[in-house]
Amino acid sequence: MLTFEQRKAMVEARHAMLLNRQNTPLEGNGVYRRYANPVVTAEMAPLEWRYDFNPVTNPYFMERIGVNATLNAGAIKWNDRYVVVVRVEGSDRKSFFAVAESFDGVSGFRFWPRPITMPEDEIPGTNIYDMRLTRHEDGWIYGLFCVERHDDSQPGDLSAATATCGIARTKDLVNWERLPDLVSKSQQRNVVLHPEFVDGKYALYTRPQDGFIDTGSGGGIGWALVDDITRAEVKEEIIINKRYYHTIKEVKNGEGPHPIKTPKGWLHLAHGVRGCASGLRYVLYLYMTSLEEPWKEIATPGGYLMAPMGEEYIGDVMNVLFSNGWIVDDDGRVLIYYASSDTRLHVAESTVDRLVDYCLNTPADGLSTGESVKTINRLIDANEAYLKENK
Ligand code: BGC
Ligand code: BMA
Repeated sequence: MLTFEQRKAMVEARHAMLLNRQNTPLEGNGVYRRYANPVVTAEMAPLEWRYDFNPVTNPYFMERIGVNATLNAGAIKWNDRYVVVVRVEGSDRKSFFAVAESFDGVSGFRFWPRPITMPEDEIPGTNIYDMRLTRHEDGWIYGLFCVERHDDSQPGDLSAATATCGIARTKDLVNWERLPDLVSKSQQRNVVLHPEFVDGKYALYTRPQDGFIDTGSGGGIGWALVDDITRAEVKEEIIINKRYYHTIKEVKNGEGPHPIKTPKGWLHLAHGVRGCASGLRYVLYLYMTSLEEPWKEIATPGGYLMAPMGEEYIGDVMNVLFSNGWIVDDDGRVLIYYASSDTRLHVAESTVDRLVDYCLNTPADGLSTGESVKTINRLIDANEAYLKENK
């Protein structure tokens, strides 16, 4: 067996190798490209968070605190760095937020020295996860996230839980001011703050649900205006992006990060969920809404933008891609941070122009096989006509 010094040297070398690994793009379908390696994995968590470095108290240099996964990260450009606020999940199943940053956005992510200490709301949460970051025009950076607590109205059921939207704001991503949790008639997960005021109010993308898992009969991505973010309450809510039978979002859907403002409309990234024999399948999709009326859809490309591939299928919660963070560069490059199977964080790269072109020119879902075949035939007809003319 290795000595303390030997193990320490081995663990440190492997950690440094992972942190310094360069990433290379993989050309895909032309809409976006994946990168060869995940950008943040559990093994990249700082060793000081996991190991006791004192040979007296840890003579075998064993890991004391396990990190299970690094997933669903909020993202923001911060002092010219690409910054992700990662959902880090310990081996005890509790997740917390931690900031990691990179120079190029695709490799070399390093965690800041400590995880975020998030102040509690009046009723402390049991678990928090999936932060959406919004640099709002009011000058604050907001983090909206899911707060989970046991549902004490069902004392006999240890799995009974409630999902609520937690709200916090910061100027430096280190010190957070916690505001009261969102008040809403229903449970809420996947709540996102729109970056601009709308009619002088804060605007939220919501996801009302009947129960902790079930979105119930209604559901879909909602929209609500809030007068005061320091006492946020959903009074009226409309559904702006619905679910349909036999689509990628039959069971549920939810807004990803806040939408990107483009000359042609707000560009939205969301996740859609359907059920199958192996459980729930989570994929990512795009849609666009009007610049003037962000609650009105103007483009709904059919099908998914991204679905799990290869090793992305494998992990704690199989068959899941989830994204709650993306970053746009001044030149229009878009980095989509997405997690696979609730286990690791990846990046995919595209541009605003490409994603908008995708939204405006991908046929909408016709909601039946007959319509899908017609759509394909229209493309074949157009190609035949084009090739005939351009022989
Ligand atoms: C998990 C989430 C999950 C949710 C609904 C929570 O307990 O932490 O990752 O999305 O349950 O399944
Ligand atoms: C959810 C999300 C995510 C998670 C997904 C799959 O409902 O809120 O946290 O990635 O389930 O487990």
